[in-house]
Amino acid sequence: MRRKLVVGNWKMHGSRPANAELLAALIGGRPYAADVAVCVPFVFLSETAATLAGSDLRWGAQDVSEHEQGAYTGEVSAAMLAECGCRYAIVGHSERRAYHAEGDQVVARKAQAALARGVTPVVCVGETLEQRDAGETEAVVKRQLSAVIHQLTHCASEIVVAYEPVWAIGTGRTATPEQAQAVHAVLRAQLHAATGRGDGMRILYGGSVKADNAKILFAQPDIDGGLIGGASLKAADFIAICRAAA
Ligand code: G2H
Repeated sequence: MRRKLVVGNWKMHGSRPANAELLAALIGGRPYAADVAVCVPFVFLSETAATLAGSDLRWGAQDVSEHEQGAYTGEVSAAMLAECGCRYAIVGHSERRAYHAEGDQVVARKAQAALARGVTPVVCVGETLEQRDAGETEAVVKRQLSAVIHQLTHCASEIVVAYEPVWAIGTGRTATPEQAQAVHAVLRAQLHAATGRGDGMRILYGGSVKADNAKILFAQPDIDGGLIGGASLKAADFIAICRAAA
């Protein structure tokens, strides 16, 4: 039985007062039946860690450098994330792939760098609308996941996967539960073939998850929770989504 996981992806939102209010509400909303985490901008990691320490809530980053250390201006290493107590680092989000030209191999190296420091990568995969319309969804997500799996032969079973169809991100347009489930089943089979432990690995759905569609999405047999963007910024909405993951 896989325990569900709900991860808030704040993206480039937040401020010290707003974060304090949001995190206090999340703490006040416990207990949750699912594991709950927030992935916050780098500059807020230390404060988030201090606020959530001692609770069962987890935190993480939205990206990580593929490099161990060195002259990489603006980058943040996995060791630094580990030092801030990060449980997770999102890698390969479609916004990183699209706006920062991150390809499958870079994403794979980032996942590897995170794992090497004990930070669980949340590996995002997903097709564009053009790819879906061309019937390429399965091939695209399998290619994206395959790159990561092959980089991580020894500890591939320690990753979390997030299926985020690009056409559903921040658009208000959500994949139907059936569409999402079909892709999750493909990804699980791929994980199982590669690691032998696919049944125990968590695959999250992301893309315009809201309080009113979370329950039906999370009820699908291969959907183990969600990666939540916009709706993770409002305490009442995010708490409702966390409660929908039972
Ligand atoms: C997809 C998701 C979180 P939103 O990017 O990663 O964002 O829920 O706003 O579509």
